[in-house]
Amino acid sequence: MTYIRLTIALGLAALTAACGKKAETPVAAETSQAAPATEAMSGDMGNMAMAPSATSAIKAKGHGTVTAIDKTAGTITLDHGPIPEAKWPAMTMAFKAAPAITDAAKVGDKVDFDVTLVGSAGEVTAIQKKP
Ligand SMILES: [Cu+2]
Repeated sequence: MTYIRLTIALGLAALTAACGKKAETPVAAETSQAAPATEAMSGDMGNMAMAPSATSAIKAKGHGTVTAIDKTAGTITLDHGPIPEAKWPAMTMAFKAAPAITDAAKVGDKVDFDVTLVGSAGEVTAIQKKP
């Protein structure tokens, strides 16, 4: 039973703020009332650029079975169970994976894995074969 943990720098520095939690942009309550004072309006201007990001990274844990490995493409395909952190149902899909992961896993392995999800794509960052 091997456990491989990789530190992967693939642009994750930009996602540090989302580490372990969902980024939630506070939504300012808007009213249809006319602003009574210009200073209130200028005070709101600072929020105008805060559009919610369409894709924020989610770190999650998954469980599944390895169904394919493509070392050339750097992907591992997993038949995985639901991932509630991302509201994903069970499915079979390919994830990006570093060589240390694609080298360590074999088709047919039942595994627990750590995954970083961005939108509908994901990267397996650690994998552990179940006995
Ligand atoms: Cu999936």
